[in-house]
Amino acid sequence: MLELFHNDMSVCAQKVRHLLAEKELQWESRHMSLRHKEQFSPQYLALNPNGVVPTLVHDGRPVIESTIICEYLEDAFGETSFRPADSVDRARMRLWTKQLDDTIHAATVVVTVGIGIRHQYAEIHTQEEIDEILDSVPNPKWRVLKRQLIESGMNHPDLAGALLRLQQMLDDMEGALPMGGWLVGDAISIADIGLLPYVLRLDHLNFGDLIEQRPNLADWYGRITARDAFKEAYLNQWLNEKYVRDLQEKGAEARDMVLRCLAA
Ligand SMILES: N[C@@H](CCC(=O)N[C@@H](CS)C(=O)NCC(=O)O)C(=O)O
Repeated sequence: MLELFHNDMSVCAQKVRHLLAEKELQWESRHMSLRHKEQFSPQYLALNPNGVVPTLVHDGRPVIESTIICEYLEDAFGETSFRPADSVDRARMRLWTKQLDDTIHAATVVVTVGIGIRHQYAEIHTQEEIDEILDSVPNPKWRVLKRQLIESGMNHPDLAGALLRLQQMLDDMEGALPMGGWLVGDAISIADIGLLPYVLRLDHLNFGDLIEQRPNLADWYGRITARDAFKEAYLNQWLNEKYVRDLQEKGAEARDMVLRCLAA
């Protein structure tokens, strides 16, 4: 049996739900409210000591880290494969997913929290509760960064660099994508599935025009979001409309500052 501990709008969880849907695997949902500290409960930390989602539990055995979970699903359920057969293409696929883990995810957290959702904390919590949530973050680097982002928002010194990193991601994808094709090889792979939530996040923040300006990327985005697996993994029961509205509203408010940063 497959269980997925996840959150509706978590980029890392969206990626894993997408691969599960593409592979047509059945799984049990264990949805976690990140705003209510469910990821820091002792039971969950026993599965995932980093206190983040997603965690896949396969027949009672946990697997953590979304990129590793995707590779695990390929190893364990490889009948329909989302890894290219060619070894060099497979290495190129991993270069994309490595970038997610090295820099793109971190840049997305900075942009999402700094611009989009920092106010959500104050909406539902007192300052004392916010302090308690932040003090519970197991990773000391993230503990400090998250507090700074919630406190300083768009004035955070990492914001401009994070925006430029995401712009670079869009440029790299535009350069790599053949019109009508995929990031690596001739079929959709874990590279496309991994990058999608990060592109979608920019769209949710009202920066869809950055996608539209890049024709190969825009074509890819249209095709991948038209897939049944996208609807199953991202929409249907998993689209949190309030979260998306918050991202859209705050992204629009930040637009001038963002465009200034990107032009720098
Ligand atoms: N490298 C991890 C990152 C996981 C991660 O940062 N997850 C976020 C959601 S996208 C999370 O659970 N955050 C917990 C929090 O906000 O306290 C992975 O790829 O699984």
